[in-house]
Amino acid sequence: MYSLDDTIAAIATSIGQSGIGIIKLSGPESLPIARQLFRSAKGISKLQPYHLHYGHIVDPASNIAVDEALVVYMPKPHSYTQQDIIEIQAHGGIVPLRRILQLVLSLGARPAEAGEMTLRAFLNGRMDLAQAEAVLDIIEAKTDAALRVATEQLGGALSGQVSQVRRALLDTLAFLEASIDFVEDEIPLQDVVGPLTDVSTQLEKLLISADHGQIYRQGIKAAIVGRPNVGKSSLLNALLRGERAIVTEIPGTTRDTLEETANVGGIPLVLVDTAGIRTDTADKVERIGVERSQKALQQADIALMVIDGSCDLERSDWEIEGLVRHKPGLLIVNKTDLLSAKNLQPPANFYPDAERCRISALENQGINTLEEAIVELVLGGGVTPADTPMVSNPRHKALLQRALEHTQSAITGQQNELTPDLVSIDVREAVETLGEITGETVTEDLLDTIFSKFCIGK
Ligand SMILES: Nc1nc2c(ncn2[C@@H]2O[C@H](COP(=O)(O)OP(=O)(O)OP(=O)(O)O)[C@@H](O)[C@H]2O)c(=O)[nH]1
Ligand SMILES: [Mg+2]
Repeated sequence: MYSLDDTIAAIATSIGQSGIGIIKLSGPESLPIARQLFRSAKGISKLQPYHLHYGHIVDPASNIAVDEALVVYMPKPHSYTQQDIIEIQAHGGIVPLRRILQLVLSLGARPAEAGEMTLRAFLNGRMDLAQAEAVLDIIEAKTDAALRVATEQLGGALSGQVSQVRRALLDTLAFLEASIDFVEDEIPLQDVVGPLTDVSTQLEKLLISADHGQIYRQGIKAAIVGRPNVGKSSLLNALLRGERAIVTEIPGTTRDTLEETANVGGIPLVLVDTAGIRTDTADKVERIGVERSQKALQQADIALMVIDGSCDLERSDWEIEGLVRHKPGLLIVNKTDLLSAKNLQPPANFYPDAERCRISALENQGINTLEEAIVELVLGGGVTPADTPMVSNPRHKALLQRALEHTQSAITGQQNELTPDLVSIDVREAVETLGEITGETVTEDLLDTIFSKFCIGK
């Protein structure tokens, strides 16, 4: 069992040099510890709740000031963890923050585990599990769209829907269990298939949103491939709107894969620039680079195959085409600014399933259209139902899928006139599975797995 009775403390801001850094305490000893360390500039002896107090953190053993600080006291239950919280805002240097934390620990607090503040918020009922997970998603959001999905989830949009569906299932379960114990005319008859079908529709809607939600949260990996000198690194730079990769007129400039995340229509697009692939190279370094390119291609979700529009297709282009042929992706004809490029139309059997885009990475032409094509390829033109919160967490998706299977199995069972005790098994499974999303039914192991992904101090 988790202990909630002791006082935990951690540096809540990232370690490095910054204007301020925050040390956070949560638990019953927070206030007594702060009292021993804080000396108010105004000589105020009591830390008033929700007031910012200015003064110094003082080592009680030597009475020497360690740093100037602002201190705020947030008494339970109106705090993040629903426990007494003290936040010390000191200067954001590694030494002052470590020193203050040391003092706090020497006065009886214990170092917080990763995610332990949020775990306490969950265990004390301030938020459910899906909301707690949203906190991590907010911290890790890579684009505005991902942030929006996470903020909605923190606000309880997903939890609300899941709880509603779960209540409907509980209602049906209560009826089924009653019909096991009583003969038919003793309890009012209730429709089972109708409500279960509604539940199944709701779950399906949530699952449709999950594919998109996951893309916004985790992003998509795209390998930029092509023979040397076609403009792969130039394309990477154009999509990042910056000079990230080295570009030269020398074929074989990029020797190792390079990974950067671009924001393409709200989707975090992890771009992997690769060494130009030519199989006949004798250069040892380049050969290793080529092997890495092939590996990057295998690991990518989509391929962005670049060809040089200013000359004819070469043997290497066809060789690379053989590698990408069965991968979803786009065929990008680059260097369309050059006069000779105007007419290059790769034959229809060259990367046949890929949409074609004509661009000039050098002059930034066609980049917006290319981005639209990427979004279209990745989201498949599908639309998430507007009234449905987006499911972005693979854990939630798997649980929704399982709940749906049990619900559908219960419907079939009922239609085939199975006895209520048999039908109720599936309904109960569905109820418990949904409870794992919001945390009503959850094991300690699972909580450990989820919260260990958090940073210390959150
Ligand atoms: N005219 C023109 N030149 C371009 C364009 N894109 C890239 N180039 C030029 O083509 C040369 C090669 O560009 P890179 O982006 O380094 O090509 P790469 O495919 O990354 O090459 P490797 O890393 O060697 O495989 C450079 O001189 C670029 O300036 C374009 O759209 N138009
Ligand atoms: Mg390059």
